[in-house]
Amino acid sequence: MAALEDHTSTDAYYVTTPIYYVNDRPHLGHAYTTVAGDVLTRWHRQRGEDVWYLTGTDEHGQKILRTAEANGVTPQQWCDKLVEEAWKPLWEHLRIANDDFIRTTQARHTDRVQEFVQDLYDKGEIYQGSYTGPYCVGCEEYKLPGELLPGATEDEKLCPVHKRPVEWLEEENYFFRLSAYGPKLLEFYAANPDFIQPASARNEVLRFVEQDLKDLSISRSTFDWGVPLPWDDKHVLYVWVDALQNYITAAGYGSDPERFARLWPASVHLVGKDILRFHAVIWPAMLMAAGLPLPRRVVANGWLMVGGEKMSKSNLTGIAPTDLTSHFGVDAYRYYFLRAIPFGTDGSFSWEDFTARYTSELANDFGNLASRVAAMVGKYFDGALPAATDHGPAEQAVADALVRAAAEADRKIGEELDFAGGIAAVFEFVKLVNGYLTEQEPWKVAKSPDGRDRLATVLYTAAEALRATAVLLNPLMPDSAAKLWASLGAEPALGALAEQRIATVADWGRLPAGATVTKGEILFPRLEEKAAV
Ligand code: ME8
Repeated sequence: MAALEDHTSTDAYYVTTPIYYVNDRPHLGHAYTTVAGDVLTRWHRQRGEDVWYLTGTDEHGQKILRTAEANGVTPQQWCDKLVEEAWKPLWEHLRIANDDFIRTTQARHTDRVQEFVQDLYDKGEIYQGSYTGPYCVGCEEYKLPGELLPGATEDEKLCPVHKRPVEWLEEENYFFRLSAYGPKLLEFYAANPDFIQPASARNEVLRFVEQDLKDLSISRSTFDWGVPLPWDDKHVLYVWVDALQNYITAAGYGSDPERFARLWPASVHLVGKDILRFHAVIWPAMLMAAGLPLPRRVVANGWLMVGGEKMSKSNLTGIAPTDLTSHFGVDAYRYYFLRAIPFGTDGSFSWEDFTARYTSELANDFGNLASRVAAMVGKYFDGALPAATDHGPAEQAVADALVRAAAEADRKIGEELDFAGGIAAVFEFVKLVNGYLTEQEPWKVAKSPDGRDRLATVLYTAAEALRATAVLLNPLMPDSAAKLWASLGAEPALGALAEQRIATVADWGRLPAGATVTKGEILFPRLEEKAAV
């Protein structure tokens, strides 16, 4: 087992999503986190880094067991069906380019989990005790009496997330000495101020850990759908303790030391704010107990809300992503949620807002620019991109704006996970290029007999700006970027879109004169037309 001191990995950019419960089908909320991780990892791939993107499914615990029972199948059958019929197809549909998909019922996971907890047991980090207190099966979480809401009767208490009665547990089980880790965790947070983001999430965790941490019940004995404790098979491991380990079992912990050294510690754990404590308190403490390095960052996203509440499967407010992609398309879907909601804050989905952004930002600002430029190169130069023989201050202003937009997008998307800010930087550039065309009026220049050089320069400038835009939008909207790349005829000279690097995207003049520009498909068709099809 790799210890802290013999751990040398700093290389791979390893990003994880939460592993989702497969008690039901995915909704917009799950897709939100997974698309964010996909854009982040595609961005880093486009920087030329060694990247690994992990997602998967959380298949143990009472929630899954009860769902399977209610449907008259075994929990394994239920999970197999949902994973194959709902979860994996959705990620494919949304163009999620994950490198691995871990399922917690796989032996590659359960075997390593048993070794991990046996190790903690042997080190005296786990002891036998009894738990009495509330539990929410919806959250799969032990609750603190103080955080519950009043129910219909004196005795009934509700989960603050699900607004449904919690259950009262009285069980013999095993405990992890979480209480011993409070001071070490606080020390770690102080030494690593960027560990938890955004700042509001960090503050919440600090406040929580500054109070005395309680030991954590890590086993259940009243049902058997889970990983059996190796030293006492009357117990199964508490689902969260099993689930958190997916990040290391999938990375080769205990099975592939070389891969584990390359991937671990993870660069970013993406999580919803509801599961922050598990990732920023319990998981680091478990890793400390095992002598493993801690992940570099835990970044919490806000909730997609419906009617003022968290969108959720349990509350039957989940909207299927395909309900939106069938109308707006996959790329617009990927764009909308990251552009409209600042990452880290809550936001609501609105059909009207999506329609408005689709029309003004995607169809008018971006899609129209691409089709107008291709049409003019076709009309005035037979589709052969002319050279910019008259590059002057107006053109240099476009080139300079590109340098700024690329740097800002790289910092915001690649480093700060400020997707909305990074996308806005690229779209500001698109607007600027539109403004440049409006000012230069190439359609008028085309009519003047001595305007040939100017016309060539204006169209080259716009096409070159689009070349860079395709690269910068590729992580976010891979299908549209690929169409644009093809329409610019960029591949023969510059190679595949995926091979273009962020570091050189703003080097002006990469697209060679003579490239074959074709009109191609409309990137974002009008929604009325789409609906009529
Ligand atoms: O918690 N808005 O799984 P889960 C935004 N299995 N994001 C949302 C959301 C919403 N309305 N609803 C869900 C679990 N999410 C555990 C995780 S990890 C070791 C185990 C996203 O199926 C968000 O990322 O309940 C949240 O953290 C995740 O889905 C929880 O999915």
